[in-house]
Amino acid sequence: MTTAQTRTKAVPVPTQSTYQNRVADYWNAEENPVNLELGRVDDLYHHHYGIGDADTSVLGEPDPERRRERLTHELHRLEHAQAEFLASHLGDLSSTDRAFDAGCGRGGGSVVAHLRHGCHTDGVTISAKQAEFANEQARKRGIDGKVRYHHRNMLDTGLTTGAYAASWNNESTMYVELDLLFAEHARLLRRGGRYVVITGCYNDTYGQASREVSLINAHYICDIHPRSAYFRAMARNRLVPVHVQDLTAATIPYWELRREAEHLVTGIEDTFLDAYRNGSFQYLMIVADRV
Ligand code: GPP
Ligand code: MG
Repeated sequence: MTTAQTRTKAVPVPTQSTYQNRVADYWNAEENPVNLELGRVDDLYHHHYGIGDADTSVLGEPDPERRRERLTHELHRLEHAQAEFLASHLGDLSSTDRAFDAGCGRGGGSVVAHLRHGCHTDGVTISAKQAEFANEQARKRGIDGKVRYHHRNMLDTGLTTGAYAASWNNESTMYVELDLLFAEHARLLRRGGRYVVITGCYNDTYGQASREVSLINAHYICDIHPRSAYFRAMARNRLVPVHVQDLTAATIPYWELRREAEHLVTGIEDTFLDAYRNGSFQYLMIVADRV
C-alpha cells in the first residue's frame, strides 16, 4: 500500500504495455527472407499468408537457383491474391475516400487497396521500423500523398472520428483485445462504412486452443482468439457481419508449398498445416457494416 509518506514521485504511465513493447521489438527486428525476398519481387511487402491453388510444377524445376526463384514468385503470387481478395471486399470506394489499415506491417496491403480503389489509406503499426520502411516504399512509388503510415497503436490511433469509408485488419487481430480494437474501428468508420478482417482463429467446435494453436501463439508472441469472440465483440461495437467466409481450404496449398521452400521456411509451416488439418484452427474472413 502506498501512503502519503512513502510516495515520493509519481510513476509515469507507460505509453505502451510491456507486452506491446515486446511485440514492437519482434517486428522491429524481423527480417525473415519469406517476407523480404517475396516483397522484393514487386516491392509489395506483405505480412500475411496466401490463398488459392498453387502451381506445384515449380517443385519439379531441375535448376536449383531457378527453383528457389520460382518458389519465391509463386508464394508471393498467393500472398498477393490474398491482399487483392481482402481489398475486393472493402466496398465501392472513390478516390476521395479514406481507408484505415490496422496493423499495416511493411505496408503492402495499403498499396494494394490504393491501387485498386484510388483511395487514401492510413496504415498504423506498433513498429517504428515498419512504418518508416512502408513510408519509404510509398515515396519511391510516388504515392506518398495518398498512402501514409504511422507509428501508432491500432487501439488508440488518434486518427479522425468518422473519416473512414473502410477499414481492415489483415492477420493482426491476434495481438489485441477485440473489444478495444472494434471500438476504435467503429469510431473511425462513418455510418455504413465497411470493415474486413482476415484472421487465424481457433475453432470453438474443437474446444479450447489446441497444442498447435499454442505453438503458433508462442512463435509470433500473439494470442489467437476463438471464432466466437469475433462475433460477440463486433455485436458489442456496432459492426454487423454481412459476409463470412472460411478460407482454411484456400490457404492450405500456400502452406504445402511454403514447407518445400528450404530457402524461406521459418519452422512454423508444419504446425499451421497440422492445426488446419486437425480442425482446431481456421483461416477466416469476416466482412461487416458499421451501423
Ligand atoms: C504473418 O506475418 C502473420 C502474423 C505474424 C500474425 C499471426 C497470424 C495468424 C493467422 C495466427 P508474417 O508474414 O510476418 O509471418 P511469416 O514471417 O511467418 O511469413
Ligand atoms: Mg510472411
